[in-house]
Amino acid sequence: MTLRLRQLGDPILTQVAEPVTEFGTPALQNLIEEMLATLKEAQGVGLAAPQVGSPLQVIIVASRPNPRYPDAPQMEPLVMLNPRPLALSDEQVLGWEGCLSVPNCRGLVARAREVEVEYYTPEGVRQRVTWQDFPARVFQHEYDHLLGRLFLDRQPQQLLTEAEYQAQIHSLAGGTEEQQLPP
Ligand code: K3U
Ligand code: ZN
Repeated sequence: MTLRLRQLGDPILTQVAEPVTEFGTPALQNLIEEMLATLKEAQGVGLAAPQVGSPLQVIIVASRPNPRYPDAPQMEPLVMLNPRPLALSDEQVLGWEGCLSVPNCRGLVARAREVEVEYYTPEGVRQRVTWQDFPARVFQHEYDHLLGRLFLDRQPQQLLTEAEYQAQIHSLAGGTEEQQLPP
């Protein structure tokens, strides 16, 4: 079953999410399966539980190559519980983001180029991963949802409608590469 995507203005998108305390429960497994189905149907590259109405610290990162990020890695969707950034690079890059909770809008947002993250699997096993570029951006975007923040709160340097983004995609700032910011 897919879940209704909460959109800009829904109070759950401004609330800080709660840690998962019981791993491997049927309710948690059901939430994860429904989030995976919702992400697949929406053809997104990430999803956070508050976007489907759950207050829990659950995110999915599912990078794949796309017109704007042709070199992005192709990943199986990675389900991350109670994720926590351990380190963010000082180096920041500008990149274009969309959000399933902010339809028809794209923003040029500065994010750390690299992140090191600790998280738990659905079975409660602690893991670490380090990402650069697109998956690092998707992670930071999804983690922001757990803090009750949207990319609009990150002072985008430019905002476009989806139609303008598609019309301008080949001439936008940074070309197909992310644009590095001065330190
Ligand atoms: O922007 C989107 C996209 C889809 C496929 C390839 C490239 C971009 C769709 S919006 C999206 O996937 C968000 C998901 C959200 F809103 F639920 F968190 C994730 C995201 C997209 C682009 C940059 C950062 C995060
Ligand atoms: Zn989003």
